[in-house]
Amino acid sequence: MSVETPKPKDYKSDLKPIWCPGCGDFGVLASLYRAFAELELDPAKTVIVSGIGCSSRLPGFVKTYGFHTLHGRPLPVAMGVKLANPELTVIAVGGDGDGFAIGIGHFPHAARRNIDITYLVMDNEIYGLTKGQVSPTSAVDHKAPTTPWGNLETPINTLAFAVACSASFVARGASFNTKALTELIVQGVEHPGFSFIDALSPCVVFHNTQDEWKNLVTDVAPDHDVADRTQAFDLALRGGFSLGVVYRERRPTLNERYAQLLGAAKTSDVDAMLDAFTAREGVAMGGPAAS
Ligand SMILES: Cc1ncc(C[n+]2csc(CCOP(=O)(O)OP(=O)(O)O)c2C)c(N)n1
Ligand code: SF4
Repeated sequence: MSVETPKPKDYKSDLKPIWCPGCGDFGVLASLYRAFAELELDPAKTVIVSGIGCSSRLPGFVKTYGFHTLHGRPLPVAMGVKLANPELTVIAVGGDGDGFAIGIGHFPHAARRNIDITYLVMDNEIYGLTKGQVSPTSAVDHKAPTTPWGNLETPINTLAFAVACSASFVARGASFNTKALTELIVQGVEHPGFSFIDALSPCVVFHNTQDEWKNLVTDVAPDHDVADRTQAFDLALRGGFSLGVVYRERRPTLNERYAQLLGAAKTSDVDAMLDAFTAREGVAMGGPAAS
């Protein structure tokens, strides 16, 4: 990359996306290039980690480090990368199936730990790569190869789930509104802590919601208080497709807490602590006293 101010095209890799023409993921990728340029990210210090799915191919199309992991596993890998090297900007990406079916167990822990990574989900409300089966975000009654009579299961409200799990930045964007999505990605990356962005990203082949969603989206109301968790829940539970930041909270990241702990440990007297412990418990070092 040149030393001049980077341009979105500077982040394009030599690999051309193989997504179907019109796939929403193109809009998400374009927004990501623009956000990276706006943030002037150094590709050598940026890592994109994905799971498995059409959307999870994304790291290959960006000229940064990339890690195409296992289905549902971008979050633990991204957390590990960030903890091992806090200097890196780490972005996890994937689909709604990857993140909220097989991978959902990782979300609450990533959120409550508040590790400084950004998680961008390309939400098309189906499994695209495996040809359109329902996912945990598919609407009730949605007809798909696995649900020919309609989906019987209630979808996960991803925004409410994220707020409930203590994610410190929660937002929704859309692939067909790249200007706003770019800004959300910039804000998510700049936010110190776990940022979750649910990006509506229609699959034009197996569940083409492009026109429907374009008509449904609205902006988060200007008087919405992003620091108020109850308001964030209200907004998320109201459903619909409000685009913008739903919740934002500054609290220490796990890296910051570790740094604090290490600082305290440096001046702590471990021998004195052990003496105090053994005196209190009345046990000899090396194991409990035999009864
Ligand atoms: C352990 C495992 N189970 C199932 C699969 C099959 N599989 C691959 S991608 C995928 C779902 C993809 O859907 P999503 O994450 O929403 O991404 P999209 O393709 O829609 O972008 C599934 C079930 C797999 N690769 N690995
Ligand atoms: S199958 Fe759907 S999600 Fe996958 S590349 Fe094609 S349009 Fe995109």
